[in-house]
Amino acid sequence: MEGVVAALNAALANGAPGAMARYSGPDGVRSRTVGVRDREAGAPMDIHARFRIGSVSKAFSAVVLLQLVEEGRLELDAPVNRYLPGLLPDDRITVRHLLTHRSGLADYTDAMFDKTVPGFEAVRNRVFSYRELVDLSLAEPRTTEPGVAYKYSNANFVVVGMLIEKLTGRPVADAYERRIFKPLKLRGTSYVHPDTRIKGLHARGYLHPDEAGAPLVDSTEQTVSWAQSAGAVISTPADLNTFMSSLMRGRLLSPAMLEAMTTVTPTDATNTRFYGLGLRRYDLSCGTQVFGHTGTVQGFYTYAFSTRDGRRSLSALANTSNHGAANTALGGTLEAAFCGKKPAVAAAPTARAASPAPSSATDRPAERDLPERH
Ligand code: REY
Repeated sequence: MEGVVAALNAALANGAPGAMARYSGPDGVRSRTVGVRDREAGAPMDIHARFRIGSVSKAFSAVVLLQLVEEGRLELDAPVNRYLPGLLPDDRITVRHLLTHRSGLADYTDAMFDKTVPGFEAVRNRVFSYRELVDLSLAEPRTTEPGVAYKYSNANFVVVGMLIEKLTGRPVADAYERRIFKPLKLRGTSYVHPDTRIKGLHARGYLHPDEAGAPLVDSTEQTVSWAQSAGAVISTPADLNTFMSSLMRGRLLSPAMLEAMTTVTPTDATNTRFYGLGLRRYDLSCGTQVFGHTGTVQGFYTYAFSTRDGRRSLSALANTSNHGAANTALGGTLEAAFCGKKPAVAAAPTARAASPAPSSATDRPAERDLPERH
């Protein structure tokens, strides 16, 4: 875990108040925490703390929708408009296009959060309907013809949420609860939209303003209504490990659906980053492939990944965001945990943690997580 701790310390040196990782493998569980979960109280990061997992929620939404496919309630290659008549302006957009980010529906969050702190404060307490979010997307030009290119967009998983609610006749919260949280006993996991609080022991989230050196904004409390089924789940490191490894072990989906979920196409030209159905695949330097998702919500960066056999899983959190260097550093926990790599530059000692980050090899512009923000 030496490499993992180095990566967590690098996240701290790059502006995160706290960070943590939990690795679960055949030899048991190892957890590490650094820094604080609450700056004001000075409370140390806690491996049991809950936090906002952002787009890792997309894997939960995809599982629910794929279960509905298994149950014969919808077809992956059917037009979305078959189930939500007239919702989208193009009958060629299919359910699979949503799950693979190939619909061409614009990501309304780009404009919403163009100015990070004002954008956030404008929606922190807002409650959107799914329809309002889809309308925000449709007010922008579509980015691609249906099916032709991967273009990550929260709008896709907003429509996934609408499909879930339409087909089950219930809020998405019920589907998550009944189909995933309960069966896997994920007691630290919840979907409380539009409640703004994180219940129980939790990490506070600290958003970096766009202006360098400006004080961090405590972004813990918010509705996350701008994301909902695209990003509003709350969880813990242990629950994320359980979720990803159970998913890979076939506890949530049939072999055919899991095969569909893990069938990927590249998201960039590096040939190491791929996307399936609500699921990423990263090919690590040691040849190991891991499946999972990344998440960015104001104040929280998350990684949750597992090997395809579900035997090894890692989740990592830093309680900050809008600060790519911290996210990149946190991503170093993957190489460390699954490949035994140490980050190229050792972590700054605690005494230096508040000073500007050294430009390090982990801070390279080639890092693929940054352009996608997740
Ligand atoms: C939204 C902006 C990021 C985050 C997003 N997250 O789409 C979804 C995901 C749920 O994929 C914010 N960045 C930040 C900005 C940039 O405001 N101007 O870093 O907290 O996880």
